[in-house]
Amino acid sequence: MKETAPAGYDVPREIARGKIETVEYASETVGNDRKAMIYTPPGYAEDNVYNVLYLLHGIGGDESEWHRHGDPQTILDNLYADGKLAPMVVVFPNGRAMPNDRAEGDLFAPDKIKAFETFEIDLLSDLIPFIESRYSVSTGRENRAIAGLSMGGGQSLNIGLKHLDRFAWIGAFSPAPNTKSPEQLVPNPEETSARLKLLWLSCGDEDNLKQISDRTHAYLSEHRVPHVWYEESGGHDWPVWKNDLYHFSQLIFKDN
Ligand code: FER
Repeated sequence: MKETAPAGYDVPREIARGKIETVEYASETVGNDRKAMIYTPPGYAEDNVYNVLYLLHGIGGDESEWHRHGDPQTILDNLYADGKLAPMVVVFPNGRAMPNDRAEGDLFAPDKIKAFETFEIDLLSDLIPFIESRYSVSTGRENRAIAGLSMGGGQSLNIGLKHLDRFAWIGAFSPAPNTKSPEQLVPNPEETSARLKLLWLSCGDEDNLKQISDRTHAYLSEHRVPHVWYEESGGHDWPVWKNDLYHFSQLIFKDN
């Protein structure tokens, strides 16, 4: 079992604050304007160039889920104040890429589940280009990370490992059953290993979906794909995901 974030890690302090805002971008994939939330770090200035983390939500959420339940801006502001983060813009997309992308009705309906797959195209062809035109961010794979919780954890593995030309840092927090089989995720372990800067996999020990993480971790270990396996106390819930963000965010965009 691993150490958890220190007390106070998510409590606001009298320090420089980042900014969190909602933006809209035109999605050709879905055919409408879609929302995303964006966190820019304390002192964000256009004359600097930033890394970007795309941080995805779960089946019950939308672009505001992290903001409403996880207080990521406080966690990140505190880490900046302590000198523990590489400068990054964090994008909170809506990972349900369909015309009505609100978390309402039957969240397990086939069209809604399918929309989490369609998001791959929306992210790569619509959202990333929008972010790169609107914010002062680097566009290289080593400056782009993807992570998420549950359905978003599955998306991060499915999308990130398929597009290692776009993402060098990947994090899955309690990934859901939308996660592809390990053989599909990593058909060529040597190639994947050579390209990854970080593959993070975490799950609470009381999570009903833990078998997904267990099977992924087992395959990665068997095939010697370097990864962080962070098994922690807790269930399928926010204390776990906030703790994951605290740890994962400190590892990315750095030579560890
Ligand atoms: C499932 C159970 C849980 C599933 C998805 C979830 C696609 C997602 C949970 C979450 O995002 O919190 O069978 O199938």
